[in-house]
Amino acid sequence: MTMKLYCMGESGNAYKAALTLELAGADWEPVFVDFFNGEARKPEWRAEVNEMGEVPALVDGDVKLSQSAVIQQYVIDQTGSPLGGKPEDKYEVMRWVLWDNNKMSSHAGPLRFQMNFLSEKHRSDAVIWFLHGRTQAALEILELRLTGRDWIVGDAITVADISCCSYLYYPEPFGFDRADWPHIDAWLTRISDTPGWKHPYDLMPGHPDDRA
Ligand SMILES: N[C@@H](CCC(=O)N[C@@H](CS)C(=O)NCC(=O)O)C(=O)O
Repeated sequence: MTMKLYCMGESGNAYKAALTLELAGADWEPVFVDFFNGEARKPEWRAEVNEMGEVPALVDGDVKLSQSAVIQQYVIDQTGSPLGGKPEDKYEVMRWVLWDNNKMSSHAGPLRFQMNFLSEKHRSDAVIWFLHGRTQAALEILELRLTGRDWIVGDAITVADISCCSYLYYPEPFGFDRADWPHIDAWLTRISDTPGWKHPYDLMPGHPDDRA
């Protein structure tokens, strides 16, 4: 049965799930969520898809999941993909996925949202300042981790890489310039050179220009 990923192109969190599905060779299809018109806030959507009101969500028959890290693990378990890393690296992969969810995406995502997608009247310089500082601190940790290594864990791409890179291919400005981070830059090229890789706007429906 074809797995359905509820997602939209602008979502780095959804990209983690979508790229994992794609690179794992899963049978899946995207289902567009009209997030910016409030679809994920509607009671019907929450009841049918995800009570947390968040994107991404995966529906596979009777199985309904959210949280990108859980979806990634589910995809690995269903497909046997090596994206989970070697068995001895399991906890290290989990450690970096959780770090991304808590320290990297959780700041880079809202920062990009504030700077690009939120209406000007709702933007806050103080919030942007705070999120920018937290994002830069996370980027420093990532740059250090990637110094002298090709992948975040082990010797091949894993869901740790997919999670941590999820906001870093987007063109909208949020204080990240690849040229400032040579090890992150080389790693992003390594990931995008992986057979089957696609840019978030090519993998999932929905693009900021469609809403202009
Ligand atoms: N930890 C979650 C974060 C998901 C998330 O925050 N998604 C955003 C879209 S990129 C969202 O749905 N935000 C709605 C909200 O926070 O109410 C995951 O990794 O799936």
